[in-house]
Parts: sequence; C-alpha cells; structure tokens
Amino acid sequence: MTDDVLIQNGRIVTAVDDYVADLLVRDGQIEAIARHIDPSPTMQVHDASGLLVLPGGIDVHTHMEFDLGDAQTVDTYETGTRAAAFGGTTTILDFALQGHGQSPKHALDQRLALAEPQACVDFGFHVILTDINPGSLSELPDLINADGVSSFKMFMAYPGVLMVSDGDIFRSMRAVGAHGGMINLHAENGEVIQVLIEEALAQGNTSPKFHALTRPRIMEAEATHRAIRLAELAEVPVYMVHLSAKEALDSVVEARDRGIPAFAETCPHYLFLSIEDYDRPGFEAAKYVMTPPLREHECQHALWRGLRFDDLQIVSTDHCPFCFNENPHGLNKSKQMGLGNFERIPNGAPGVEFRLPLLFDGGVNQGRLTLNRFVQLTSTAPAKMFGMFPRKGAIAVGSDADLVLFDPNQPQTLSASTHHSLVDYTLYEGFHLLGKVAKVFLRGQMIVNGDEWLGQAGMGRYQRRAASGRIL
Ligand code: DUC
Ligand code: ZN
Ligand code: ZN
Repeated sequence: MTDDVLIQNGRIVTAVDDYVADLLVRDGQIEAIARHIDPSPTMQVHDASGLLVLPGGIDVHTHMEFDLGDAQTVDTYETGTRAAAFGGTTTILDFALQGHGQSPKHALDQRLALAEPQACVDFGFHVILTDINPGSLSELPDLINADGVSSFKMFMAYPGVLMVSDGDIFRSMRAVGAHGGMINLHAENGEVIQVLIEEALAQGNTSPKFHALTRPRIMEAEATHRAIRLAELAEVPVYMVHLSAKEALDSVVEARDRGIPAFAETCPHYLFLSIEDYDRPGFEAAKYVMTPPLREHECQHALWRGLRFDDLQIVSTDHCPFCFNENPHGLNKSKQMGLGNFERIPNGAPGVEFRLPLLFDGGVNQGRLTLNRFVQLTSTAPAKMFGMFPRKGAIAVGSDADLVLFDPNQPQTLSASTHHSLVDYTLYEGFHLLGKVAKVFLRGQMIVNGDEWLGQAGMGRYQRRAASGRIL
C-alpha cells in the first residue's frame, strides 16, 4: 500500500481531452479526476501548475541486450528502461528472437527471465519469428492467449540470417491472425539489396554511405506492398515497422484507402535526420547506420504529413544502441567493426530517451501536430494497437497511473554527455529543444524527478497483452 498521490492544477492532455484539473492516484491507478480535490495529510501532493499531464509514453520498438551474434546492443534492460523513463516513456515493447531450431515460447521465456529483475518501466515483447515449421506455428495460439504476446516480427531482409520466405510470412499471418495476433514486418527486399551490397563492395565502395545507397527506397516500397497484399489475402491486420520511405508510405496509404487494416510506425531519426548525414567526415557516418537508412528530405516531409493525417499511426524509436567506440562498457563489438566494410557496421541507432521531447518540439512547437495528436502517436495509439488500452495510454479513472508531467517551456540541449543510455553517442548531439520531462510516475510511484532517479530495477511489470491490430 502506497500513499495516495495528488497532482494539482495540471493541464491534462490525452488523445482527445485538454483541461486543467486535479488528479488523485490510489494503489497505482487513477482514482479520481476533478476540478478540485481536497488534499489530506497522508497524500503526496505535486503542484503541476504550468505543466502538461500526459499519459506515460509507450515505445513499441526497442532492442535492449539484443544479441545479433556479431554484436550486442549496449543497454541492459535496466539501463535502457531507466533511460526510457527519463524521456517520459513508462512502457516499452522489446523483442524476443526465436533462434533457428528454437521454439518461440522458449525465446520468450528466456527474455522474460532476463528482463523481469531489471526492468524499471513496464514492458512486453514481440516475438521475432525466424523458423516457421508445424511445431513453432502450433505454439502461437498459446503465446497470444496465455502469454499475452499478440504481435510477432518477421524480416523480409537479411537473407540467410533473419529473412523468411513470403510463404512463411503468409502461413504465420494466418496462424496468428486467427487468434488475435498481428505480424509486424521489416519490409525491404533482402535478396535484391544483397546483390547491390555485393556489387558495391566489389567496386571498392566500402564507406558507410553505401549502406544507404544499397538499400533503395523502392525496395522498401516493394516489400511494403508485398507484405500488405499477403495480409490482405490472409485477411489479417498488418503493421509495418520503422517505415522510412515516401514510396513505402504511399503503399500504406493506398491500402488504407481501400479499407485494408494496414498500419505503420516511423521513428524520430527519419523525421529529423537525412541521407546527408552519411556525408559526415571520417567514420562518423557509421553512427547513422540503421535499417532502413536515412532518406532524402522529401521523405521527411511525407512522413510528417503522414503522422498528421493518420497515414502513420505510431512513432517508436527502434532504440538499438551499438557503441561507436570499442569497449566503453565491456563490449568490444561496436560500429568500428565496419571500418573498411559498411556491411559489417551493426545496423541500429539509439533514441529511447528523446522520442517525446523531439516530437513535442519538432511536431507541436513547429505546428505540425496538435497536442492531442502528439499524445495519440506516442501513447494512446501504441496502447490500442498492441492490446494495452485502456490500462495504458489513457488518463481515465481506473487506468494505470503512468503519468508524465511535462514542462512545455523548459529548454534543453540533447547530448550523450548527459543522457542516461549506456551508449556513447546520440544522433541528436547539440539539438536545442523547447519542452522537457519534469516528473514521471509509474503506476503512481514517482520514478523521475527532474534529473533525479527514484525508481528501482525490477519494478517494471510484464504486460500480458490483448489482441493486436484491432483498431480503426
Ligand atoms: N531492424 C530493426 O528493427 N532494428 C535494428 C535493425 C533492423 O534491421
Ligand atoms: Zn527491422
Ligand atoms: Zn528494430
């Protein structure tokens, strides 16, 4: 039993509401919202005058302790979720990777055992399916209904490593769709990209920029179109992860216009950075090697427009923190592995801490998004899309008291020297933003107060989720 928490005079902003009120939290849930609630001596009282009160951010795409064989991401479940909390994210969905010959359930159990004692915010998993056979398919209904994993990622890229065939995608879509599950696709034409990579390397084109040049936008568009058509035939919803290219977005729009339940997320790096970042001197450009790669400015404009008009439903980070330099935290597999061969640069970039402030400043302050839409994209739609609403993603009586007090007038400068991730760089070094997280509550417990950490490893709870993709 914890003390009641009273948050006074905050401007409560949800995906649809915007009003000033007092909010009472009891036993981790929102107990009451009213114009005025009398404080009592046993209550912990917070003055939120001048602050926004937002539902805790939900980042549905992170990779903590992700082992790609060659390289591992540097954030543990503890450090990565703490960084998330400092950025106003109170729930993450991470990944459990099914190895070849491994059962998906086993992959989930292993990840759960790793994450549970460490997580500082609430968490769940998508299972990455790599080995589709009658045995693994037969486990999926129980994973969805008993374990609460209602979303599964599959790769159309990385042949010989993670890529699966169209037939296996189709089989999996039908198997999970029938039980309330959804397939999330990494959509790029892996075989064609492999041809381009081999050609580039044979010509001596080894620098990081060729990572982008060998992964063309239309090969993302082609795979996106193919994935949506497979889902259409299987009659199930489908979710495109880390969408970056204008042409891929066009495919999603075309399908949605026909009434197909096709959904997509994009990530801050595609909104704020561009292919020009690969022209940075020396090996600096390796920091920006993620998949899909950064695109031209016209894609940024299309993505912002897509966020505004609900062609894109979610902003996630794809936080995938590989160090730039060797060994700052005992890991000796960093971006430096790709010196002399861009294909060996681990694909991924960090960002879990900066999603809310970036989107607030670049979206709301710049007049591209309304405040309500900002909340929709960062919290409510993720909760609805992945079976956590209304426990999460809402400020309503009975919802978890995952709350962010956000100061819209507080400036900040992003830097790896002050961020909380273990990774040794940020893509947003020196970005000046207006708007900063002031306090964060996880189920009513204050875990962040300014720069102070008040949470504990292990306090994050595993989220058993309901059906995914059943939203309009
Ligand atoms: N896809 C991801 O979602 N994250 C990292 C690398 C990748 O290819
Ligand atoms: Zn991916
Ligand atoms: Zn990812």
